Amino acid sequence: MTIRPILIHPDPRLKKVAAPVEQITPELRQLGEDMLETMYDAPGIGLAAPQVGVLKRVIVMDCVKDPEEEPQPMILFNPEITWASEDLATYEEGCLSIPEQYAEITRPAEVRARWIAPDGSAREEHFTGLWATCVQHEIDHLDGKLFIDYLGPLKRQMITRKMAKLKREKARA
Ligand code: K1U
Ligand code: ZN
Repeated sequence: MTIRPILIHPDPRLKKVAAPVEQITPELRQLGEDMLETMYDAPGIGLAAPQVGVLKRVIVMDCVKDPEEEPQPMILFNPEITWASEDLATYEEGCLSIPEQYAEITRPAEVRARWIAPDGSAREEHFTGLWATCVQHEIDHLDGKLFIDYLGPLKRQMITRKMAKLKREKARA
């Protein structure tokens, strides 16, 4: 397994709509495994393929934060929201492509999502709590949307400028 570099906003690849996966090949299964390793290493609770520069509809998640609990790694191909609750929930979200920036984002509190598992089987599950927030955040990445796109233009611009500066400093180092 390989830890892949995570793209930092602003990057045009983070604004593109990712293409559906046509067939689950060994390379795509490897991508999923690499993404999980990259996510755990970061550390984070989710990661979408565009964040590692691959414009395919693949996400990974594990929202079990307690180290005493059994990890629940998930690899989802072509994930789609099939139902969203009218109830909303607000979480302080972060993003591995926007390091050290956090904002309260309101989304449906519960969702159902369907996807294809690495073994090719079709899955559908009801997500609540942090899992519901995370699956929506990751599917947004596949549609070229970042959590800062839910903020007002001033806050979004401020964060984008900070990130551009951070990238310039990193490039010089
Ligand atoms: O997609 C990403 O950029 C990953 C992101 C997912 C996410 C976080 C919060 C709400 C919704 C989606 C992260 O994992 S940011 C890091 C993070 O949340 C975390 C890091 C260490 C321990 C626990 C959480
Ligand atoms: Zn993110």
